[in-house]
Amino acid sequence: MKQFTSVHDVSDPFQLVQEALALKAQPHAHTDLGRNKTVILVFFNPSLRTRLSTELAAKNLGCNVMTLNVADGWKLEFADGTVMNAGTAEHIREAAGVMSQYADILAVRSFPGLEDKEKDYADQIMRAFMEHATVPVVSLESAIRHPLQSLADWVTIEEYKRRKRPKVVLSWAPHPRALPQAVSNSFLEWMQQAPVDLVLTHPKGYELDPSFVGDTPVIYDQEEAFADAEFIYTKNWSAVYPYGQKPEVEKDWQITEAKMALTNKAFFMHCLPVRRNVVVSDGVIESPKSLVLPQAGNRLYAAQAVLKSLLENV
Ligand code: SN0
Repeated sequence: MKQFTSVHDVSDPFQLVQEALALKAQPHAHTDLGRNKTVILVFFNPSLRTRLSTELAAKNLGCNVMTLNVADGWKLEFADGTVMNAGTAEHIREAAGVMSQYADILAVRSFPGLEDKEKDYADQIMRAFMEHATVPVVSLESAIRHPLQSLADWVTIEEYKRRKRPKVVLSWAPHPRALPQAVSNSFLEWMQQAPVDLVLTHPKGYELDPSFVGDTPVIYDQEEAFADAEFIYTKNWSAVYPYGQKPEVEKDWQITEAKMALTNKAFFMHCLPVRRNVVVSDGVIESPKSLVLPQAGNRLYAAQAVLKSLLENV
C-alpha cells in the first residue's frame, strides 16, 4: 500500500481487517518496524479518537510521532498561481514538501466547508497533500471520506457478527448542526466490499452522493429498514442537495429502544462524538448492544494495520 486515503488505495480490504485483528491480539509484535521512522499528524480540524488512536498506533510500531495543529502554523495557500499578497503565508507545495523532509508518513485531517459542493468533493486539502508530499499520505478524515473509521467499523462488525452475512443498516439521525457526509460516504464504500447485506435509510432530502451510494438499496421508511437488521450504524449528515443544508424532517429519526426492538437484536454503532438524546437515546447507547466503545477501541488497530502496511513499503 502506498497511501491510505480511501478503500480504493487498499488492494485487499478484507486482508487489512484480518491484519487489524491480528494486531489486536498482539499489538506489540512489531515494535522494531518503525524504529527511526517518523509519523507527522496534521490537524486542520479537531480530533479526539483519531489523534489519540493514531499516535498510539504509531508508538506501538516503534515510530516517532509529531502532531501539528494547523492553527499553530502558517495559514496555507492551496490554489496554484495565486499572488500571495493577502492572508496566506505559505503554499501547500512548500509546506507538504517541508513536512516530507521530516516525516516518513504524513497523516492529515480536514473537514469540508459545507458551502460549495464542487469544492468539497474535489477534496482539495487531501489531494494537495497527495500531490505535493513525497512520502505516503494517510487520511485522518477528509472533506468526503473517513477511511480509518470505516476500517475500524468493519473490524468491529467482523468481531460481533453472528451470521456469515449480517444485515447492516446505515441510518441517518437528527443533529443540531450541519455535519459532513464523510463518515457515511466511507462507510458505504467499505461496506460495499464487505460480506454484509447493506441497507441505507434516511428521510427524503438527505440523499447521499450517488457516487458513494452505488447500488446500495435505499429505504425511506426507517422502521421498515430496521427489520431483521443485526447492526444499526447511525450517523447524521447534512443534505447533499441543497448542499450543506438541514431540510426539515417530519418524523423523529432518533435511535430509541422502541426502534431497536424492531431489529434482529441488533448492535448499535456510532463513530462518536455523539449527541445523546438527539441522535440516540441514553437507553440505547448505555445498553449491552451498544458497540461505541469497542468500535472506538478498534480505531487503534485499524490505524496500526494501515501504518504497518505503509511502513513495510517505505
Ligand atoms: C464529525 C463528522 O464528520 O460528522 C467527526 C466525526 C468523526 N463530527 C462532528 O463534527 C460532530 C460535531 C458536533 O458538534 O456534534
